[in-house]
Amino acid sequence: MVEVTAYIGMGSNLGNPQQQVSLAITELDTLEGCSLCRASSLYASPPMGPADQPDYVNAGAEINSSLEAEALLDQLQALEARHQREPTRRWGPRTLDLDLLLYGDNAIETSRLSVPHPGITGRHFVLYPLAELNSSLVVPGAGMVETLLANCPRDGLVKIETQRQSVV
Ligand code: A4P
Ligand code: MG
Repeated sequence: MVEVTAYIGMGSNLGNPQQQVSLAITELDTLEGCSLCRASSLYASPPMGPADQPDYVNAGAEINSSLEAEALLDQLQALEARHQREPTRRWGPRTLDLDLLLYGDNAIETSRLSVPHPGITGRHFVLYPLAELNSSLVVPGAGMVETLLANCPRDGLVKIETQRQSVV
């Protein structure tokens, strides 16, 4: 079975966000057809979008997966649901948000999925964790993560916890 290396962006700002994200990192390793390679540190930042919501905790993870991209999205959405994620407004608060940032070097555009995730390039809370995982990564159509990072101010992004997840 062919395995693809994929990168997942995680975010939470409800229900003990630090715990939600830490737990989600370990749960990625239990998803069908997925194994966790490594996880970034945890970062805190003020909300992008509506300001009337708590600060976010974000992290990134590298996984190997034998699933097709949409099947992987299904698994990620099922995990969000297990974290009692409830529907909210666009960019509204949530217990757990899992974005499929990169799926190998594929560019995918379907009704359910845009990969690379369109938010990668300008979001410090996505790029800093991603660079920690692999700074020489290339975002198809946008360039190297290292270069994108150089053009992305750190603003209010703060590292709050260094992960000890080792490379498998
Ligand atoms: N979808 C399409 N492509 C993807 C992909 N690559 N990965 C579709 C995951 N989902 C993808 O998702 C809406 C739909 O996008 C899904 O059903 C899936 O089919 P959603 O998570 O409900 O997104 P949303 O909130 O409506 O909008 P958006 O732009 O996806 O928001 P994000 O990126 O999820 O951001 N501030 C800070 N500091 N940190 C954060 O993490 N997050 C958000 C939400 C707002 N502000 C934030 C943060
Ligand atoms: Mg999302």
